[in-house]
Amino acid sequence: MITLLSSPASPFVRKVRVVLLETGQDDVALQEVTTTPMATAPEVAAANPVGKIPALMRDDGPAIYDSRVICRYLNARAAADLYPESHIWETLTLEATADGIMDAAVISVYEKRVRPEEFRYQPWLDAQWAKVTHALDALEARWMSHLHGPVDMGHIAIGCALGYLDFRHPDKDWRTGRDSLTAWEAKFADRAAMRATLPL
Ligand SMILES: N[C@@H](CCC(=O)N[C@@H](CS)C(=O)NCC(=O)O)C(=O)O
Repeated sequence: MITLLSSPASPFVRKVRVVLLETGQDDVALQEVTTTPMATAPEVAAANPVGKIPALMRDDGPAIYDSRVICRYLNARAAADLYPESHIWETLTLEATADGIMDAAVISVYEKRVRPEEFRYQPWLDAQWAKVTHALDALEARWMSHLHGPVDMGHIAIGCALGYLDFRHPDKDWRTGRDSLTAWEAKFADRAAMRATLPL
């Protein structure tokens, strides 16, 4: 039995759930947890010493994390082709770009929800958002031809990162001035696996 520690709001968990659906693996159980940097759920701490989700618990080996490791593991388990050798470094760099967007966007939510108000620092939040905008600009300027190729792990990660911006930062209007990325996202978001994993 394989169990994924998950939350319906997490973009990192969504990457894993999309991989499960895209590769037809329906034998992985989802266990929902509530965890924050200040209150780590015990089952998360037991599976991942740095206390983050997703973590994947397996009967035949230790739990694995983080989302990049889990997605690659599940791709191998299904003998799927989400990491094509012909452009493996581009695929992994695109996934890293998406994860960087998610990291900055998730941290910004924690800053507002988890940190006490007297410790919040707007310039730091602005600096996190600058990371997001630089990454989005790079996607628009340099990554569109890759994004228009066959679906790989980089595409899935970018789709989840953009979905998270819509979910948690709708006021930021990431689409303005990024027409190519906007059109790509609209099409990608219509995939069955993306529609089935909309953040809640
Ligand atoms: N690099 C990790 C990041 C995972 C992550 O930040 N997950 C968030 C939920 S979206 C979390 O568990 N946060 C709790 C914490 O930071 O302690 C991955 O790719 O899985």
